[in-house]
Amino acid sequence: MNRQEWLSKLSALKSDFDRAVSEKKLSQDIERDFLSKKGSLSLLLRELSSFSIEEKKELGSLGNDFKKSILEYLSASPDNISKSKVSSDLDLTLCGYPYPHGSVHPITATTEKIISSMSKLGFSLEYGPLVEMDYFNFEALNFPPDHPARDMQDTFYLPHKDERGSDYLLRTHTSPVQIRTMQSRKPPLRVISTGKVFRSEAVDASHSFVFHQLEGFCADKNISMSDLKWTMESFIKDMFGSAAKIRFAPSYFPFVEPGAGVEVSCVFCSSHKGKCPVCKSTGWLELIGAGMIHPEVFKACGYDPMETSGFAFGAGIDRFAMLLYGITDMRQLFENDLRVLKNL
Ligand code: FA5
Repeated sequence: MNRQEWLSKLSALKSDFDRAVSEKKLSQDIERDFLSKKGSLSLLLRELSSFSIEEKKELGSLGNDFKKSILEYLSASPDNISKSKVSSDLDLTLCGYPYPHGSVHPITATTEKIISSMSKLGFSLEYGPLVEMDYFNFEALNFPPDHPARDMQDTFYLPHKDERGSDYLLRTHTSPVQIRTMQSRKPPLRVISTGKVFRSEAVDASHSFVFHQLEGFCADKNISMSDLKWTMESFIKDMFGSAAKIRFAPSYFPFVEPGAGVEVSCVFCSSHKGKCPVCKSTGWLELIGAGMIHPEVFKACGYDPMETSGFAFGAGIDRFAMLLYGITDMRQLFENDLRVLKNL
């Protein structure tokens, strides 16, 4: 190769480099193509060994100037800049591979288990609003204004009234879904509803100011307490296993007559040898409020109580979740502590 050929090769390499830049080639590719051991500029500079000293000086300085301009470009090239930015954004607190898998929250899992269990008994699912009217939450459920039973369910009120002058409030239970469903549909009805409810309550191991309820009711002809009892027994055995037993104790809710607390035999006693902290060694847990739908409730929904009869029940889903997952403090369900959630 003579001097002229070497110069025209250098000028060809400069054009190649300009093209690589305009095509936004990655800097690591440019570095490999021009400057690596077998890169085109390195090979061209090696050719200088057969040239005279004067030519080596002249052509070597031209070749080195070109090498310098490539290096300057590489150190300031956009993908170099983004590389350094990425490394400074590196978040060492992120989980390593394999990534941990999330799981369904125990409240959601319990709700799904409840819905599946009740749907096997022929109950369909309805939802109601969380911001409810006093009329649906209390009045139509036979809690007239100033009824003392309202004190059992104090709640949070909104500074708005509906067109009837009835207050808006955060619903205290899922029972308003009974009224909404019966006012819009005709019997026979077998309906459940699940969702959040709110009460102005002090928080402790078994109480929260936001919790979740299951509501269920049946409205038809000739429904009796034995239908309620059979439904409760089938439901509880499906949830907690066939060894679970139930018993009814007298209770009061203005929207049922008679009213009952459904108690379930404690499934934890056997593992605590006579000193069960869950049922306090009574052997029974009150899990569900229930009863026969009050005639005044049927009247508020436009049904004739002489023709239609029915039962209703309501349960705390959070307390079901505590029993199913062996959780002794309800607050653990809302603290999002991964150590708790992972062990469920
Ligand atoms: C009611 O809310 C009635 N609506 C249930 C009902 C429906 C009775 C239909 C009859 C017919 P009670 O206030 O007892 O009832 O609440 C029902 C369940 O919600 C309780 O058994 C309990 O499991 C749960 N619960 C009540 N208060 C709280 C609270 N502060 N925190 C967590 N769970 C609660």
